[in-house]
Amino acid sequence: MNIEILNKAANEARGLAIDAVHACSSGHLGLPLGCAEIGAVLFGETLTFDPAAPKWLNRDRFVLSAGHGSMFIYSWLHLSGYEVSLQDLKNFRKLHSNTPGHPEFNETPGVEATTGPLGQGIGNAVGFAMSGKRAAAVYNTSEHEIFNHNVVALAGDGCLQEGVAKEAIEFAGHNQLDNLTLIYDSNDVTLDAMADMTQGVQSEKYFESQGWNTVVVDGHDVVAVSEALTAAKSNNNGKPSVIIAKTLIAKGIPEVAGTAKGHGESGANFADSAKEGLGLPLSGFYISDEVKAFFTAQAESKAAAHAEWQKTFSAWTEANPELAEQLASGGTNESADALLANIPVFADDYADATRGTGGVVINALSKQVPQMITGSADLYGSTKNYIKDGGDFSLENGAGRNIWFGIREHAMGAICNGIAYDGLFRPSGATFCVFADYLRPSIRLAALANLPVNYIFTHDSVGVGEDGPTHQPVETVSGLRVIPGLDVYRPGDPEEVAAAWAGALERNDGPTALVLTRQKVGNHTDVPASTRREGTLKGGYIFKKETGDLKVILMASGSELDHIVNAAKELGDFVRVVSMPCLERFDRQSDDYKKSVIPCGTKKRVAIEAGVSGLWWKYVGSEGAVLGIDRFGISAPGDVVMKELGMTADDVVAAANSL
Ligand SMILES: Cc1ncc(C[n+]2csc(CCOP(=O)(O)OP(=O)(O)O)c2C)c(N)n1
Repeated sequence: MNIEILNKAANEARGLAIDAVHACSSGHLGLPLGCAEIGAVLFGETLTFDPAAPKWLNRDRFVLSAGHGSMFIYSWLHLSGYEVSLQDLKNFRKLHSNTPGHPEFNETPGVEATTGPLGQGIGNAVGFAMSGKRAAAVYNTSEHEIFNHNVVALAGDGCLQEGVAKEAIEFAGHNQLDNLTLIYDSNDVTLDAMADMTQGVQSEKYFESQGWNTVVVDGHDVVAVSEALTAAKSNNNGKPSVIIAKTLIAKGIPEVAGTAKGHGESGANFADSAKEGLGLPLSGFYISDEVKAFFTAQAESKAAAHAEWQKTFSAWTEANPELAEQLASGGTNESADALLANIPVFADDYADATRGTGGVVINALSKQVPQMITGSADLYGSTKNYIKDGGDFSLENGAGRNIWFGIREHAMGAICNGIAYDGLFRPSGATFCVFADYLRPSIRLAALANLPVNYIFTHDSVGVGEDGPTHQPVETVSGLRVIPGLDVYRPGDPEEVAAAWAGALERNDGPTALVLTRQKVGNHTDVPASTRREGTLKGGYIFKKETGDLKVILMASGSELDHIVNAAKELGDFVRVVSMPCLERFDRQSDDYKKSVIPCGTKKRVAIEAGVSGLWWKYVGSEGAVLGIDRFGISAPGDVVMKELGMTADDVVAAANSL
């Protein structure tokens, strides 16, 4: 271990952060300065990676959960030889740079996850760790070990104060993810104040009680940090590890170090004196030849380690061609049509709630797509997404396909994101629709980072019934629909459920929510299954065409499809029935297609959905009518509530006649 050069690199990384923050007059200096020695040990010694191959399968995954300290990761990626240039550091936080304010997945080579909303990264790291465990269990053979990497996250007080982190920490301990190390940048400072203003946790005891290995180190002592990291990486005692690193925030800028002022950009006002104090030239963005040479040599040895692994990988590929194909696909190479080809059409007498149908479909699809894994927040019995022959994920059964998240919806969302960032498996998570809000911040990040995560949200609408308004989502589905990049399906018939799942799995560049009912819905066998499937994949379609001159269009999603079908029968041959299971997918169709389904000339349009009405107006227009529920629900049997709130075929008939 070259202590001198690591300390020198740490100081130069400090200089890079000071210069970058100074150049754009914004950003956070506290963490990059306070964790400089930790960065030197991670990137200069401990982490396994190859800067020339940022997606190397067996690299260690590093997640900067405290994303506000983004200059930390950019500096270290630059120093270690990733495609992050000195000019990129100079462009920190500028338009179209690959060094955005907070780390963004897909923007910067070496950035594994989009972070910034505190706590999420800890959940992501737990997802990466699960993915790593599962990859080892599924793909390693007795002859060839191709996965044995570790996951390291760096988080501060802010991340750890967040509830999502607590859920994820508990989950990681319980699931014995000993390939996970969390470095806690314990600097006793948050944004507004010293940390003791808002926290008094005894961290060691806390982590111990959650089944973690704990160690406290001086975060500025490269030897101590290195020893702790090496011990954590090599441990396989069924416990994740936390390294509580005591650090001085903004170390290197005496005017603000150790105080809340050190957290943000204000230290940059003292850029020159700080650099002088650190023994750095004032010219800016300085890296010494010795540090450059150290990292160049290191990149070579890391590349050699990668090349060595590649030999094992090639031998493994040759010996296991099917597994190799599966691994390469990450479960993302099937079209919806190919997926649907293996799901038999539902029998004429089939009748179930769409949640039950969802269970049938996930079991059929999981046979075709071995990378599919699914979890539930203690509601498998209700959400019905258990993969029957998939086994349960655990330390002993890393290949298990069912994840018991416990009542931890938010961590479920963040962990699914971590699994999806890793790209080896296709995760989904389930809970009641009304609790989607509990994981909404993670859904938003999945959409922002284009992650193919699927959500199974059952018990949609006031149709839930007796559990009452606390459990009856009215605004939830529309609330999900307004998240850019999230597809929300509310299928109304078994074939629509099958197609919705196929559409979700086909999608590789964003998340999908499947919103499913508790109550039975019709199986509309008089409409060809192919129409229902293909139509669902278009998001909205003509479910039943008028047989006379078109005068009225009825539209609905989910369980209200039955109502417009019945209403159309009563109204007459001039009525068109349009099913709209996925508004986002419909919106992406061509204008010609959309007009063919909802012709501009037909102004008499009625939409019905058991939820808030707002989003439907763009489909019905100002001369139409929307039957929605713009209030909270009622505790009573589902059909009674539906009737009471105007969600029946008769209400549709009345609305159509009133136009
Ligand atoms: C969910 C969330 N809430 C609030 C913020 C705003 N914020 C950014 S950093 C920070 C303080 C974090 O404190 P700490 O983790 O101790 O970071 P340090 O001061 O050590 O850099 C806050 C409140 C955020 N990014 N995410």
